[in-house]
Amino acid sequence: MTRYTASHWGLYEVEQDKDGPRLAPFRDDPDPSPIGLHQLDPSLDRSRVARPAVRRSFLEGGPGTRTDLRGSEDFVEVDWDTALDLAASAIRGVKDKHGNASIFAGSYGWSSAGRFHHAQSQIHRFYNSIGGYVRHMDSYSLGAGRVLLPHIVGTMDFVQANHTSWDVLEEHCELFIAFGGVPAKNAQVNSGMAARHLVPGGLRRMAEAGTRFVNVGPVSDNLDTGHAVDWIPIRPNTDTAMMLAMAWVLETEGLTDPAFLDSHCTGYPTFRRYLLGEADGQPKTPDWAEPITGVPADRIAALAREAAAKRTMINGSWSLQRATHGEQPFWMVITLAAMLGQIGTPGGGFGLGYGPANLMGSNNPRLPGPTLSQGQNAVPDFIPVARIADMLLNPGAAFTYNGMTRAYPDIRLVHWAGGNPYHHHQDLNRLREAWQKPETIIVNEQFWTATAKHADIVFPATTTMEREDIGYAAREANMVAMDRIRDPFAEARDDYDIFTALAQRLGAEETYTEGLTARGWLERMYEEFRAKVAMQDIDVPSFADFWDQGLIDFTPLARPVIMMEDFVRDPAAHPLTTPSGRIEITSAAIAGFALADCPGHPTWMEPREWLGQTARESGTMHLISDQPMRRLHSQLDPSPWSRDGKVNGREPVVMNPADAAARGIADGDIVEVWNGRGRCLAGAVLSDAVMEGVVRLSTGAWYDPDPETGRDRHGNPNTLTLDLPASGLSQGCAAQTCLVHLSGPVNDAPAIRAFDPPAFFAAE
Ligand SMILES: Nc1nc2c(c(=O)[nH]1)N[C@H]1C(S)=C(S)[C@@H](COP(=O)(O)OP(=O)(O)OC[C@H]3O[C@@H](n4cnc5c(=O)[nH]c(N)nc54)[C@H](O)[C@@H]3O)O[C@H]1N2
Ligand SMILES: Nc1nc2c(c(=O)[nH]1)N[C@H]1C(S)=C(S)[C@@H](COP(=O)(O)OP(=O)(O)OC[C@H]3O[C@@H](n4cnc5c(=O)[nH]c(N)nc54)[C@H](O)[C@@H]3O)O[C@H]1N2
Ligand SMILES: [Mo]
Repeated sequence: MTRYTASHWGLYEVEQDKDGPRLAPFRDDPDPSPIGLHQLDPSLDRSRVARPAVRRSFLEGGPGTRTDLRGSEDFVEVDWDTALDLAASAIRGVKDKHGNASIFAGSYGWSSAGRFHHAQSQIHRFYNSIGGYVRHMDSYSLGAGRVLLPHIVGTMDFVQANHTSWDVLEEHCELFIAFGGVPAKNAQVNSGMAARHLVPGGLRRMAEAGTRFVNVGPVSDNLDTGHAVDWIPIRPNTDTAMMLAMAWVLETEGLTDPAFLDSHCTGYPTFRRYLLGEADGQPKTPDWAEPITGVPADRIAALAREAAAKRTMINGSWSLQRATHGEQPFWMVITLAAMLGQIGTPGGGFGLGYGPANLMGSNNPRLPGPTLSQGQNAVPDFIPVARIADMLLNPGAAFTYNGMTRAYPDIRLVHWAGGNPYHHHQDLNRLREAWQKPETIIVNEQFWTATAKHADIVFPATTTMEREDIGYAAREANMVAMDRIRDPFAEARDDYDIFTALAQRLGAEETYTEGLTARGWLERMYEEFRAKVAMQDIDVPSFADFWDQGLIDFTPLARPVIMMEDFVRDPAAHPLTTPSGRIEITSAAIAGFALADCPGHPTWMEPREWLGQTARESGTMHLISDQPMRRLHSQLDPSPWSRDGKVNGREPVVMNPADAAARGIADGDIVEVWNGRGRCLAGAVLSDAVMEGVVRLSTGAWYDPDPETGRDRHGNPNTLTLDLPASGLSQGCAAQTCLVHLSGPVNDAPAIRAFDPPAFFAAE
């Protein structure tokens, strides 16, 4: 009987050899990812949290003691009961004195795969069982997109799961225009599990069938079809201007589909006045866009004409909206596709986006997977997820969100499980300052991440390898019974057990556990799923049989997908969920919010930091902090696979040879990347795949601030990024809007300490 386990990067078969268990790629996966194969590597143990640990002055003085020492002080290892009692008493103290609205357990992050031991679900369920917590809205992934899209076409989840499938694209798509590529490196991943990796094969078959690919973006190595791809380098954050100029060509040369704009869209005439310059005196011509984008006017015009002449798919990567005014490029992708009138046709329309995960383009069924109920949250307060530092620094201050004005809560206690804010948040020096405000910070972690090192109480959590679970994600080919592969490391416990022990102390054990063991929950969640799919006439085995056989294969249920096909065929019978039921090229709702940084239709506005400013002359470069090739965010950075990608032990910073030469930097040098917000070291890699004026430093190198200088020794780009919202509409993360300087080589670079545990104080 084959045993299986799964992660966000793959489904694995567990092999037993003389040294113990080993992970092998799933036999039916055509393009397995190497990332997760190293999860059992013994070298990871060095960075694991072995025992509960408490920051020394917190242990001595209680909540609120010397919070300025978070991140630099030593810890004391304690037994489980001591740590649990301390945490329960801190939670009870805040509840009684300030109420649950002073507890932040939004706890954003990817956690691990598995439907039950999903740390986010567990922590939310726990806090709901004791009266609620301040939550977060949206994600770092799609802050601007998630708020914008329901106004324009429908929810992001609807769009994401309805992407036209690769089989249809292969047959019908003639021209594929990608803003920001279709990075196969990103499609290694799917939130929940990637059973069979579909993106590399999908792209390859399209190219073989004759689809022409055009990649618009600051880098060229993010669209691999195995065949030639036309690359149009563009200044970061200026895609909206290029798309507007393409739209101007379509409109002024009679290449739009007026019938579609009339029957399926609202607000085109208002947008058209802006496009033609009737509203603001500036026609959005290719000549106007050239000095903004750096793309020659004739190339913009030619691409617009080609798009009108062919069956064209326009794709936007999620990175486009992780920027100031990040709503605009997404809105423009949809507007351009609407003007071409190809939405709902096989092979034409838009994608948002192909590439960021394995899900988009899959033709496997979209089933309601097994879910753990999180209960009811009695606290109404929330923050847009990327406003964490603002919230901690400005209790009571007002913020806008999707047309509302709300106030930041006054947070006394923060509890994180399954996320790494010292990975994901922008401007880490600002976060460190904000992080001193709460009285108590509790973190459940598997590893001594920077977030764990900045906590007061750290609970060691098990990994996926150390527990049973059910693996599934929408539009994946398989559901999998995940086996327990090894014993828990040292004293690590499941998050479920940690929260059960806290719930016991706070009188909520029955509400939290409902009297079930972890295995009992798996069975209940699975049988609920089985009953739900039975209503769609889909038959799956009983829990016992599923657990025995290990896998369910959904590929016999695969069907070609054409996005918004029903709506396009009959908009009256299948309206969209937007206010008008149509595609909103101008949104009355958004216009009504009267926001200067997000008007009622797609609009070009200068980014806060970009190469069109002073830039090139003063040697400033635009920093792209994209998703890393060799890991998921910060996860498994200490693994051999991730460390093999480092340069002199530092995260690679990739730059054009001309920019390197101008600064006297050679391949392999350790360099310093800096701006007014922070500085970090990184290892130089020279490549023509990055346009001049741009550097790429992928996310996820474990934050490693030098205690003397505050400089990060390892190469975490969030030491440099801007902690400002995309706009007052979404308050989304704007990590891709960031200018930096680069200098080097640095000859006396200190050793990195990121993967070491903190210092421990021994009481005797
Ligand atoms: N500059 C810049 N910053 C970015 C981005 C960018 O493009 N540029 N991208 C953003 C995006 S899109 C995202 S989604 C975020 C990602 O940010 P995160 O999701 O916070 O990053 P991860 O490294 O995945 O953090 C997950 C953490 O959970 C821990 N963990 C895993 N499983 C478990 C478990 O079972 N129990 C417990 N207790 N802990 C567990 C892991 O050890 C890890 O530390 O980063 C954002 N940050
Ligand atoms: N291996 C791996 N895969 C991942 C993740 C990971 O950590 N590791 N994270 C997952 C998560 S949580 C998410 S949200 C998705 C994110 O998916 P995306 O947001 O699509 O990913 P990025 O890698 O940030 O950016 C994609 C490409 O956009 C380009 N780009 C950046 N700025 C601009 C711009 O202004 N204009 C244009 N035209 N292009 C630009 C970058 O060069 C990059 O190659 O990826 C997922 N996949
Ligand atoms: Mo993300």
